[in-house]
Amino acid sequence: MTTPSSAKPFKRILLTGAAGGLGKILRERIKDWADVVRLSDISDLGTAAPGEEIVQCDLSDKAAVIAMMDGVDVVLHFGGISTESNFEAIMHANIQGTYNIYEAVHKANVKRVIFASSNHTVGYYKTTDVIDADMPPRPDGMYGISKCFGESLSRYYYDRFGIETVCIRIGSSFPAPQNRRMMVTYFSYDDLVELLRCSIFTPKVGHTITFGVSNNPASWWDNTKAAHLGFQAKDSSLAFAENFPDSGTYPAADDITTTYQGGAFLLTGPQYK
Ligand code: NAI
Ligand code: 15L
Repeated sequence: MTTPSSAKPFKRILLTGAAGGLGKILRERIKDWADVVRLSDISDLGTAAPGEEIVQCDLSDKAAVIAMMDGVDVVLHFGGISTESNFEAIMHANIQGTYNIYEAVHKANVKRVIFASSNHTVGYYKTTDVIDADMPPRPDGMYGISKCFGESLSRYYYDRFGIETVCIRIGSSFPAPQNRRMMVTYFSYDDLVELLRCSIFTPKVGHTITFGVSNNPASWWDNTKAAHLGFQAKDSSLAFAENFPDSGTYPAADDITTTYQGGAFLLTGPQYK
């Protein structure tokens, strides 16, 4: 008697940050990719549905992260602090937490990670610049610096151990743009899911950095260096244009939140007297 083979491409995907804004969306949208989706967060995740496993843990707890990696094929690492905060909190969740993920990935022989990086790795470029993934990072605060750490860490684990990572520098992934800046940075949920699909199913990705952004009328980010992923954004912030009519005042010379790509994050980093 032969054992029936799995109908789904992976046996088990681990999604960290599963209780967060994007995690809740992904929980519903990635079910078809694996027999089991293991959901993890420091916060409560409710009851596991069929095809789900739940691991509630702090990413900074190395033993717990190593244990939860058992049997995992692919990691979608979305957990951590998602805005500017004090350095100790960011160090704990994003730096120690991401280090623990990669140590666990290495021990468990996981082949690929998708890392939720951020546009705040490059927030100090100007809104008049167009940049690609080869240009040096210019983070706009401790949060952006922690995402640069994740990008460098993943590069190291690829060069040293061959563990592949796609770092997605997510723009603004919300149901709709919330301000004029997000007309440029908007990344629809459908486009996010499609980029994740490309990132996990493209046969070879090596270490790729890509900007997660929809096909908006204006763009600061050139994604040609990630063309091998085959991602084509379908959505556009144009659908919300009436909410933020272009007044011709963007960027405004006297407002650093419109001068730099990081927007309001420019005002939220460490405050020095
Ligand atoms: P979120 O803040 O809603 O979700 C993050 C989740 O991580 C939360 O559920 C939180 O409980 C969990 N978490 C925080 N510290 C943790 C720890 N020490 N251990 C375990 N879990 C912990 O953020 P969102 O919007 O869902 O973003 C998900 C990821 O995508 C984040 O890594 C964020 O930096 C990144 N990202 C999101 C963007 C967006 O537009 N939504 C833009 C750029 C990056
Ligand atoms: C991010 O990195 C944050 O996680 C998200 O909450 C938004 O602030 C986004 O960047 C943005 O730049 O709009």
